[in-house]
Amino acid sequence: MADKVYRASTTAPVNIAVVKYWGKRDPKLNLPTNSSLSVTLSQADLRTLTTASCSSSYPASEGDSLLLNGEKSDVSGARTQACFRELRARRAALEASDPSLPKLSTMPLRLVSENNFPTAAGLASSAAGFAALVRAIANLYELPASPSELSLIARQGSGSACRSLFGGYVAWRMGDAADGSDSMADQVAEASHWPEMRALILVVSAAKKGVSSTSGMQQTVATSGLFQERIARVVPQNMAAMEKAIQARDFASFAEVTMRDSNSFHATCADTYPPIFYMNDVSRAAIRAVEQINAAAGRTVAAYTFDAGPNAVIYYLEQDTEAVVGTMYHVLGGEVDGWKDAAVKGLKPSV
Ligand code: 2P0
Repeated sequence: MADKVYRASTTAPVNIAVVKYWGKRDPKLNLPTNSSLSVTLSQADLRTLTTASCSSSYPASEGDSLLLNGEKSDVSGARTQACFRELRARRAALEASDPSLPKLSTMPLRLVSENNFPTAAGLASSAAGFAALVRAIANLYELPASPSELSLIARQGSGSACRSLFGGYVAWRMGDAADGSDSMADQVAEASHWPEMRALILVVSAAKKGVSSTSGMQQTVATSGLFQERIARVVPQNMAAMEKAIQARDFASFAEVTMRDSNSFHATCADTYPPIFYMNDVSRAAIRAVEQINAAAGRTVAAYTFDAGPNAVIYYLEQDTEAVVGTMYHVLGGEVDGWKDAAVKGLKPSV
């Protein structure tokens, strides 16, 4: 059956960091300057679906290919190539140990990938994208790899992708090995550990971001003095406090660390020379709205966080939906220019 097509599909979810990854100590291997921690969101709302196939009937002259949301996408970049190389090497090792296995590692790969949310809208599409790509090929190759081992490979595609191989609350441990062999993700807690957690995504702008994360973080590492303080002291403290807050299901602490870490990350962006601004006036209005909501409740019921773009993610608990979601609409709905176009969605962490 020389022309047989081998095929496997998988989905991977989006994750939103509450302690942010920002900075590489080794850009080639995608090794970070600090550990990070995220919440994986429900795949019912945001996910990438990827099918990987290979066949000796696929023309070798066409090479490997990726169709992303119906459009041909470049796979020649070093990051994608690193993922293909790592996965093929593992498959080739299996084939070497068992000659009866078909030689999938030598066949061209075809990937077809679809997001159910806008690409490049600051919603971590590269995280879900590389996580799905790596797992789809690992499934196709029938690799006996654990999620942590796959996270090592996905990390080389996009740093934050390593966290999308797990559900629930996920840490990416920076590691200290020069070859990156200990820079991978693990699960801090299952989603079921704290099932009341919700995330509200406020899409301030679905436009592609101005400065890419990859280039922005390199500029920050090279020019910001504040960044040195962040990686040496602020992030290690936030990681420890965040893990404790999650284990104890302590929302007030979870929220404070989330907001402080987002502020710290954006402060290092502002301290980059020339400065990088991801948040805009609507983003800042969302921060004020969260402060108002918490003041009105007399306790912390909402936490904002912003990635490399203006969109806000608001974490809250299910029982506070009315206070948080209702007030976000009320406070921002009529008063803030640009807010009328915002999309609002309540999301659960994935199981
Ligand atoms: C995070 N971000 O922890 C942080 C917060 C953006 C701000 O991970 O260069 O797309 O592909 O490793 O993973 C975005 O960075 O960067 C990111 P690369 P990535 O979610």
